[in-house]
Amino acid sequence: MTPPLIAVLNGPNLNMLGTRQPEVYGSATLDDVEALCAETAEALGLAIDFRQTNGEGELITWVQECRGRAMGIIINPAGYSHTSIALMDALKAVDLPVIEVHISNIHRREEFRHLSYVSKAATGVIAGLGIQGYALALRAMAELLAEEGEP
Ligand code: CA2
Repeated sequence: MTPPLIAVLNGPNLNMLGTRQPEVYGSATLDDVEALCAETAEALGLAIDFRQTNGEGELITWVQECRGRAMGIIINPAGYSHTSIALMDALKAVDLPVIEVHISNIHRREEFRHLSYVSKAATGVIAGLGIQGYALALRAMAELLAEEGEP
C-alpha cells in the first residue's frame, strides 16, 4: 500500500534558517528540517512532499494542488501567516487537515506576529518548540488520519 502523502510547505525566508538569528530560530538549516520530517514520516508510515517558496502565489498554488493528491498539509507560512487572507482562503477551500507550525513562539514576540490568518484555517497550531514542532505536527497528522479512517 502506498503511504498517505503529507505536504510540508514552508514560506518566505525559511531557506535562510541556520544562517542568521539562531537565538530566535536555532541553528538547524531547512535541509535539517527536511531530514527530520523524512525520518519522522517514515517511522509513522507517511510520505512527505517537502517544499519552500518565497512567493505567496506559489504557496497558494501548492495548497490548491494538494486537493486530490495529499491527505493533509503541514505549513509554516512564515511572514505570510500574519498578512495573507488569500492563503487562509486557499487552506479553507482545500478541505484537508491543516497543521500550522512556527519554530518560534509568535505570541511571545512582536504584537504584529500575534495574529495569524492561517490559524483561522488550521486544524491545529504548534508554536515555540523549535524544529521539533514539525515532527510533532507529523505525529498529530498521523493521529488525525487514523481517526478519519475509524468507522
Ligand atoms: O517562528 C516561525 O517559524 C515563523 O513562522 C518564522 C517567520 C516569521 O515571520 C514568523 O513570524 C514566525 C520568519 C522566517 C524567516 O526565518 C529566518 C531564519 C533565519 C534568518 C532569517 C530568517
